[in-house]
Parts: sequence; C-alpha cells; structure tokens
Amino acid sequence: MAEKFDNDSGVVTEQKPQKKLKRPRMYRVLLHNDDYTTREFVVDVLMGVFHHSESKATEIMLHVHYTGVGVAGVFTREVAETKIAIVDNLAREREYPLRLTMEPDEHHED
Ligand code: TYC
Repeated sequence: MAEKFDNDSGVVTEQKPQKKLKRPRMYRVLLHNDDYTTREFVVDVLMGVFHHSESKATEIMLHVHYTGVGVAGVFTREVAETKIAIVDNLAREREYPLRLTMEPDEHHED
C-alpha cells in the first residue's frame, strides 16, 4: 500500500511500496559428450566462453568425456542462453555436433 505524507509545505508526497528484490532464478549449462568434437575444441570453449582456467576446463572436459555430461557453468537465463548460442555457432562453423542444454539450478532457489 502506498503511504501518504502531508508536510508543512502543503505538498502531499507518496512513497511507493518497496519492491522485494528477488534473486534471479539460475540455470546450469550442461555440456554433453559426443564422439566427434575434439577435446581441444571443448577446452577452448570452456576457457573462452565460460572463463575457466586451462586446468579446470580440462577437468570439466574429461568429466564429460567419461560420464557423458557435465556443468559448464551456472548463469541467469539470458546469460545461459547467450553462451549456448555462441558455442552452437562456434561448433557449427567447425561442423562439430557438440550439444549444450540448460536446466534450472535448484540449489539457487530460495
Ligand atoms: N569425446 C570427445 C573425444 O573423444 C571429447 C569431448 C568431450 C566431446 C566433451 C564433447 O562435451 C564434450 N574427442
């Protein structure tokens, strides 16, 4: 409810109800294994687009290679969608079938 204040100037001011600041829902970007994309390309993408160090990028790539799927990073919806689109375009340029998906990250829910 808006509160009204009457001060001596005769001007009535109104205070807007405070909007609750909610943290945005976060999304995991998942990287999927395939038999054709090179390990080097995946590491380059994890470093260049997801800003991982070379050792972390290699660790994520190997995890995906051996288990089938892994988390490239956790972002807001727009950032996750943009990174997926960037990687899709890079992979398509090289004719790699690399696949990324996103899913809500329950750990960031409140
Ligand atoms: N399995 C690929 C190879 O052996 C490497 C790879 C890793 C591909 C992770 C995709 O998301 C991926 N060349």
